Amino acid sequence: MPVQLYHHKLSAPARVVRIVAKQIGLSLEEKEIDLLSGEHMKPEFLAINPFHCVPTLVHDGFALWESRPICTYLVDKFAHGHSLYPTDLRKRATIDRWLYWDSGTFFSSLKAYYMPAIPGKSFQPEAAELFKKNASALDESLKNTKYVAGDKLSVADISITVTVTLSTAIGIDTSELKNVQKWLKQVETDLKPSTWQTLVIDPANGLADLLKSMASKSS
Ligand SMILES: N[C@@H](CCC(=O)N[C@@H](CS)C(=O)NCC(=O)O)C(=O)O
Repeated sequence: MPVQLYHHKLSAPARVVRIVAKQIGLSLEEKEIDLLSGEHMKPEFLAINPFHCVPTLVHDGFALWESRPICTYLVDKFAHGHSLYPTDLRKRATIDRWLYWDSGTFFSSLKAYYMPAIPGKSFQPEAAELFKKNASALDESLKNTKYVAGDKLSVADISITVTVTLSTAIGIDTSELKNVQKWLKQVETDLKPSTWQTLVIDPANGLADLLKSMASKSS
């Protein structure tokens, strides 16, 4: 059975899943959902995911949404024991901690900055300050470890990399965070060839351009 992934090419959480799949050599049947025209609200997609968000995975009749559990499911199912999400309970718990932090705190603070632009309002500078505070905490933590959860690249690095690179694309400057910058270079090196440009940088810039055009319409 093919593993299907409903996604949008500019969606940050969907890109995290696509990068993880590529790292473990898993070929996905990618099905693009046009969020801008409201395809995600059509009955066909709502029947798969009543929460109408991408990424949504369908594997053998099993539907799963939320990017981070999709990533850990894929590694466990198709690359069990891989260092991206190892089986050791404490290593796994540490990775989970970073995934939850990204979802609940870090990426959330970035969304608070840019989401108001989507209905045509403006970016929220005070949310950018909170994001930068969170990025500084990440920088502090990366003083002690090569990767966010220890000495090996994990799904948490991929998730957080997508968050940081999107923030840069939309104009939040974290270039002074030297540990973060060094870690990003390391992640870039560790990703499979062409991934950095095609699944990290280009779509982050694409989303940034879209957001800027939407935000500017309100002024
Ligand atoms: N926490 C979710 C966020 C998913 C999400 O917000 N996806 C956006 C695209 S980036 C979406 O599908 N928006 C349309 C909607 O939720 O109706 C995840 O990590 O998968």
